[in-house]
Amino acid sequence: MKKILIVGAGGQIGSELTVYLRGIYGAGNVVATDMRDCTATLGQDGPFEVLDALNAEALASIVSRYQIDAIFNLVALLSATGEKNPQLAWKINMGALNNSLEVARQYNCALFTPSSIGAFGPTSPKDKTPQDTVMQPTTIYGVCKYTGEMLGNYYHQRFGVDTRSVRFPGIISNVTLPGGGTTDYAVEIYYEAVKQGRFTCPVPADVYMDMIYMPDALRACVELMEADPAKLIHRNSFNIASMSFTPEIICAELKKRMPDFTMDYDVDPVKKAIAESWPNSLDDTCAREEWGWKPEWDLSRMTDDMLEHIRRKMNK
Ligand code: AKB
Repeated sequence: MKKILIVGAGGQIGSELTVYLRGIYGAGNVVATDMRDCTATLGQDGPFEVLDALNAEALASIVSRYQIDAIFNLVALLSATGEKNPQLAWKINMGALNNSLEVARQYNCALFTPSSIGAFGPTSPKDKTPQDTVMQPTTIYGVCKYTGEMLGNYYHQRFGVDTRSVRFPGIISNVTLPGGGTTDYAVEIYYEAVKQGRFTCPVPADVYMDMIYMPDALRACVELMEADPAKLIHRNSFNIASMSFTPEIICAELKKRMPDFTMDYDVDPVKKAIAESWPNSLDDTCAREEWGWKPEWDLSRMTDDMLEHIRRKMNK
């Protein structure tokens, strides 16, 4: 049985990936870690350790103690937060990745680190952005993600570390809120729709961005990590796509189910600039061909599911 370590398990992806991986590999085989003490949640049915991912020795000690085979490094300051403090974003995002790569090399672990649509920039082709193309990100988050992709490939070629990654679109989920991302509006809109029937959107009405529903995102992590390495031409990092929409389109989808729902705009200039610098939609042909990626959720099904879960959570 595989022994897995999740670094940054308290965040939006980690809180659900922990449960998902424990369901597949066994609760005792998935060690969740976070800077904050999440024993009450992530420590309920499996091991949890407080870990600062910037502390390389502490990370190595957990990997050695639990005899870890695969690390999922999810630590990151997201795009909008990163612009408030670029030095801190570089320190945290690259520090956690660097430590994960080194520990993976020393202890012969596989390593998954998400990249993002944010690794692309305004000079990348906008529509159906290809797997291999111009990448000149203009945010510190994107610079970290693109550098991380290069480092992942370097550790694979130079040291044989089994590094793998996907470029995540904005992830929409109903368990843990994202924080500090440009795509966060696409989660917040559902909560506000249920809570008060209206939403003020910080992203312009007509800007397309790629999005993915959490169940597809979780499945992508496992399917890529379980893929036959002989079939992988790419590694760091695969475009994956599922749905692409604008604020106007998601608003219309909500109005179909809640005719009284209203949305206005208070555009955040930082989020606007970031959103406009990213692709409208990605071409995920390589992921489909090399490891069989196929999304299962579209905007309509996801909207039904999000509303059902959030209404239940809020007793509405
Ligand atoms: C962000 O908006 O910063 C993230 C991402 C697309 O990587 N959700």
